[in-house]
Amino acid sequence: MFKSKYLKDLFDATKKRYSTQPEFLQAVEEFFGAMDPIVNEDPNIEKHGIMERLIEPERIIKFKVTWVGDDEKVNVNRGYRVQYNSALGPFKGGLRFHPSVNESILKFLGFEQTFKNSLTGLPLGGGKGGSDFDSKGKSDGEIMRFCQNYMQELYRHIGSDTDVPAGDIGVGYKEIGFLYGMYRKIRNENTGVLTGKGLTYGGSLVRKEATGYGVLYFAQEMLSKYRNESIEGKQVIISGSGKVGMHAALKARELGAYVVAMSDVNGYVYHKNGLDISLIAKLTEDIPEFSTQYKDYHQSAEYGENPTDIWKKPCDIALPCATQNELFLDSAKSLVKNGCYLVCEGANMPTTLDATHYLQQKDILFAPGKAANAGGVAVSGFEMTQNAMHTPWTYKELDEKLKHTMKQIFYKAYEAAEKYADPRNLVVGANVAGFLRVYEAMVDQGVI
Ligand code: NDP
Ligand code: 2IT
Repeated sequence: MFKSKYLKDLFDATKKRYSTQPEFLQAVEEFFGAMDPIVNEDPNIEKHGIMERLIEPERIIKFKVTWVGDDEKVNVNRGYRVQYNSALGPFKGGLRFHPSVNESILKFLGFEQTFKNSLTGLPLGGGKGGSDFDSKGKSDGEIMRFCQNYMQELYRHIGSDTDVPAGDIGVGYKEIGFLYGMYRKIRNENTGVLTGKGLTYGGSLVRKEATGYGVLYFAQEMLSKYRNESIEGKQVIISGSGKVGMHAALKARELGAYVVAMSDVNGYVYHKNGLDISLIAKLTEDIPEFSTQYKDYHQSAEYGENPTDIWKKPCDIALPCATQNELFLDSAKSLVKNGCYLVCEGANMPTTLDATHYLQQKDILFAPGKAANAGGVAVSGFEMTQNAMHTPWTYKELDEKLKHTMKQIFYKAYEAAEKYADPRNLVVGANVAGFLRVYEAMVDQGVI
């Protein structure tokens, strides 16, 4: 599997040690696959135990969250924060509230975040956290009480120079507000410890749009460099209709592309002439679900109840923006058969490893999430800077910074791909470019 014996032995040992953590192992396997070309030519990587040190989080915090429901019943959830790697700066990464959350998922996310944050060029370490709390069907009061109780433990582990959480699946403005309010009350300080805050209390313009817009800016760079084309007139499929998927759709439309299909957990909607994005934005204002209602407004649209069937539809560009492992080998085969030539990951690890390998074999342009979706955390980094300066930047300034960052990330990945694999292999390129900065910082700071 890996040419390097060091990586092979370490991966085998990791597989044994963490046999119950499939998502974490998948992320490590992708990363090690990309490290193969450099590990053999630099014996210091093994000598310094860099890979062993990288795959172990610096700290995992796990705690109980108790909260009272509207029915006065006491509920218990599990809360986590995985502080992965702080070689480059304070731990930084989102909080995910979803019933599927467990240690494996948060470790894979924190691991990937370390290299993603490195690619942004900002002084940010990697982390991730969350809870198996399910906000679906909960009242605002219940969500508030859950967030407050979650923060009553988390506050002792975070800080604006220690660990700066943000949103992810199930965590948006509302949850960040409740979390921030409780942190401020307990600590009696206003140092902007979370990002993705509301604009009235230290949030940054462009943060809510940043991940989705960034995916489109990255896809534009790919189209321009590899095909000398623009995105105008292209047919785009986007899975998910949450914060990332919806803003990807809005930017795609603004750039003149046709978003022909979108999905949520209940299914997908397809229309070959392009979907009514304004309607979907309106329908998903409160919860990211629209697919079952869309046909009430546009009878000629096609609705399918299996969200993964979205990949069976023809398109030029596919943007998986929902969750991990949502684009399988079969889906990749359908995409290729129907003429898709570019896949750019908005979600974290949405494409399974075999599907990724298949797309690469078929010479499909493929961008891994740790590069393509880094716009969100980049603008989070800008939010931290604005908080520290006590001065907000304008929308235009931030959008320009986001564009510039995505372009730089593309070229870092492209140049590393050219050097260590081939120029189209952005999986190798993004992982290597992200890794090299963390590696140097770790060596410079000694064995700690
Ligand atoms: P949201 O909660 O806003 O939206 C997520 C979307 O995906 C919803 O449509 C949701 O449907 C669907 N979804 C969630 N879990 C599953 C599941 N297990 N199976 C099928 N569908 C699912 O999340 P975001 O848009 O913030 O995040 C989407 C992806 O982007 C995630 O992988 C996240 O890690 C990644 N990401 C997010 C960033 C951000 O800034 N928010 C930054 C970089 C990456 P439903 O709610 O009905 O379950
Ligand atoms: O996966 C991610 O990059 C995020 N959820 C955003 C992290 C952040 O700190 O803004």
